[in-house]
Amino acid sequence: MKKLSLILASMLLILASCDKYNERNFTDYENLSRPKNITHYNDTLKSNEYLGGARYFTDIDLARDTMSSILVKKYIACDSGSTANVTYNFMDMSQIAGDPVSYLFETFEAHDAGSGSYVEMTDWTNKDIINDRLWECRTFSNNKYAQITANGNTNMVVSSYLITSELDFTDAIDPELAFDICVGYWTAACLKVLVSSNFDGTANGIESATWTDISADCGLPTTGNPSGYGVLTPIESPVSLAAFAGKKVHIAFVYDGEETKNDNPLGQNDPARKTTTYQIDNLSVQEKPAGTITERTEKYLYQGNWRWIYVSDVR
Ligand SMILES: [Ca+2]
Repeated sequence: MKKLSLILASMLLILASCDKYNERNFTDYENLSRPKNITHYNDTLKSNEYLGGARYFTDIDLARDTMSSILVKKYIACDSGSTANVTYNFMDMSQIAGDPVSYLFETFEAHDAGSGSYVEMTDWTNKDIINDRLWECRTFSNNKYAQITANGNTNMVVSSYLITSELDFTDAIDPELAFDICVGYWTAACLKVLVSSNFDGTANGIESATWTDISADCGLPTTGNPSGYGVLTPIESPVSLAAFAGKKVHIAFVYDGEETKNDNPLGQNDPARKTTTYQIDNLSVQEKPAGTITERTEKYLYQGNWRWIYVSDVR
């Protein structure tokens, strides 16, 4: 019995010495030997977690090519050795066929054009909620378009809405808005592009509707020719309206302008004027034909140094 106790005590002493040896000779021994946060995540990517506005991966845009960047942002506190089973949307591109779905395409060519030819189209709304400055249909170089300006001979404040007919996105996945735009006699940025899913289609309903401002996505002009017109040019890239999929929406082009010319006793243009002329044309809301979207799950491993690697498919 005494002998056994002696053996056990010796073993403990040896173990304790080892620890002391390690602590003396490897300064980070404590940290290396004790992983702090090895976690296993099970997760489904949310629509705003895909990169670059995407909402699914494909055979061309593989999940594993960008997943590391996504997971590094999602899981900031885990240590190397952590794993994640990530479920994401996958679109089978081989299923894509047919023509684009068109929700709206307006060229204004069927409209009367000229000064005082206000845009009047079935189920569209054209209303200045402060004054009476409305969007007109104008023509230049054999092409018609919608135009608005607050330029004039009297002081006034303008907030003029040109609102499309209702667009039914009930079955939509990723409808896209595109249009051509031109500015003239630039004084200030005056245009906003808004979307509502609860506007009732009446002039009186404009102010009680909820509007989402998508102007930043449209890349609207931030400057322009102060003494003449530009050229009608397509916006840089179509704007995804996927956030409104499943809803019925209206799109509004809202001109907020202010003419303060007569405030100046010298008759000169007041620098506070917001009178830029805006022209818009070829207003289109379309959706590319969709493939079948299914869910896929893959396992990823965190290697440290902000790098997750693909391990395997999860069935
Ligand atoms: Ca046109």
